[in-house]
Amino acid sequence: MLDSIFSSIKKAAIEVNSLLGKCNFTYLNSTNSTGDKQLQIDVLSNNIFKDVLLELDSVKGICSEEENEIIYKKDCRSGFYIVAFDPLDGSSIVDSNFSVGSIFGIYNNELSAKNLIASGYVLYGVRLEIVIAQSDVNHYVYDGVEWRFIGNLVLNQKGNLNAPGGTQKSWLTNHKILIESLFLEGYRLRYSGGMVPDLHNILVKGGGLFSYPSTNDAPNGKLRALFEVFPFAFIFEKAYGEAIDGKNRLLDLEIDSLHQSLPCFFGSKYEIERVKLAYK
Ligand code: P6P
Repeated sequence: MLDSIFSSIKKAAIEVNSLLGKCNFTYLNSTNSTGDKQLQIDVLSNNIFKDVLLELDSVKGICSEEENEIIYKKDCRSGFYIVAFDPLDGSSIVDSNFSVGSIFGIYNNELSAKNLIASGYVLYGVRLEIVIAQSDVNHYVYDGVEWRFIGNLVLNQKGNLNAPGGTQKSWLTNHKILIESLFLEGYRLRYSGGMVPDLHNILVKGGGLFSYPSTNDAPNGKLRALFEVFPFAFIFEKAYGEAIDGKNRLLDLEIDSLHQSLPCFFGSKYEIERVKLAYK
């Protein structure tokens, strides 16, 4: 039943990838519901994903980082999945030709972490790739003709990559000490400002820590629960890692609003234990 959703996302990904190759990166006069300025490519990619997903019988609605509200199919009696997505995450760095991505979460009937049944992301990089998590985390590359399965992504107990997000001058003291202690242990800094490539890197290399914490200037972090945080929390747990807000398992949390952000830590088990100690 979910295969039709994954096939539609793969189809949309090919179209967005083609657009990225030729699109000019001009800002429109509009902003999305989080207040982010919108690039033309943000709106175009949003419409591509929205159109292919709302055609499916199994989908009753979609919600997007680029849309204010949930969009239900006219006949919303049909379908039971709501697909939440960020159609183009990292569009603010696409003009620098950095890798960017699309993130999606498939929710069964209602938008809550406990109803998230699958998630994944598309990576528009040197290669076009997609990662889909259900019972495990499957990794595919598009070779221009078809999507080829590369393998499953699994995290080791510990890694050596550190991807510290957030405005450093606004980090809380315990967070500063945590991040510094990992660097003093020899962790390598790997942070591009693109959530998808930064997290994909940790998954492919087998471990490490990505953090976008609560800061003095953003107490609820920056990354959006439904479209970014919950989908990656699902992926990291299926890859034998963990995902917390500093204290709590992210997928145990409830949200109050569609575009709510959450502080988030994704990593292999050793690094998440260090976060729990630092945030005790
Ligand atoms: P900062 C991109 O705009 C994004 O939403 C994520 O892809 C990324 O992890 C984060 O923001 C980067 O934020 O504050 O480090 O620029």
